[in-house]
Amino acid sequence: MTDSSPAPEPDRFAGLPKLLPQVSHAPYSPDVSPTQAAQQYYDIMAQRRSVRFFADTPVPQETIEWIVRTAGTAPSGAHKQPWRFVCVSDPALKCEIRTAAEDEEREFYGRRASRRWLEDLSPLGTDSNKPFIEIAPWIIVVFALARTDDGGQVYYREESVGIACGMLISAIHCAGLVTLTHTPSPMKFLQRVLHRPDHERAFLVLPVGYPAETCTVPELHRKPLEEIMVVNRPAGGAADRAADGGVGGSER
Ligand code: IYR
Repeated sequence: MTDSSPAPEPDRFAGLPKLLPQVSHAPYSPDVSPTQAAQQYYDIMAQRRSVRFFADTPVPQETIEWIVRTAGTAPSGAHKQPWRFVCVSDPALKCEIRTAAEDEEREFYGRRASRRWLEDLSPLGTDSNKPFIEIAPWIIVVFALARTDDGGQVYYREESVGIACGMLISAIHCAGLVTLTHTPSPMKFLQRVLHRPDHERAFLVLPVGYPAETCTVPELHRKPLEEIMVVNRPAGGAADRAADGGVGGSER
């Protein structure tokens, strides 16, 4: 009799690190219902705007520390926490960052950006001048770690750092401060100016401070819930069938 069963797999789990000790989860329980709590958070976050006009009013380092701590609570691939938040308040350093960022931005607006891109940006009134880099009391430059500090692998780097940036932005807003996601491109110069090691890649620049008294923002509209949320209606549902020629379209 022939044995057709496959050869046993070598044990791929042999010798792997032990499961972490498990501790009991302390749930966060707001003293209102989840719906009320979710709505209250929405009411706060709906007031957030990207701000380009800052006051030079100082913000204590301690405030920035709490904001960065919050960003550091973000989930990350295999809990590798592949981020560094470089916080700059030194005027000379901010000046150096502004000069280098504006050099890149002049290239962008003057040559690199496609006609379509310029068209899409023009209603927002952005250009290569970035005075906010010097005026805002703090600049947080977020770096993504290509490897952990001890040379280990990281996973889902962009997703992890993107989530942390979202939480950072939320923390800045909840602190009563404003920010703007600034993306000078390419950002390589930030590694040089800020003396960051090779495994750190600049990801996002966020000036943080109070809005200028005369601050304005463009009148923008956010997509309504119906446009951003789908519940239990995968593609190919009734609405799509109607658009395709009605129910049972292929037989008619
Ligand atoms: N990085 C440039 C251009 C820019 C690109 C996008 I997409 C924006 O939403 C805004 C600006 C700048 O910061 O001006």
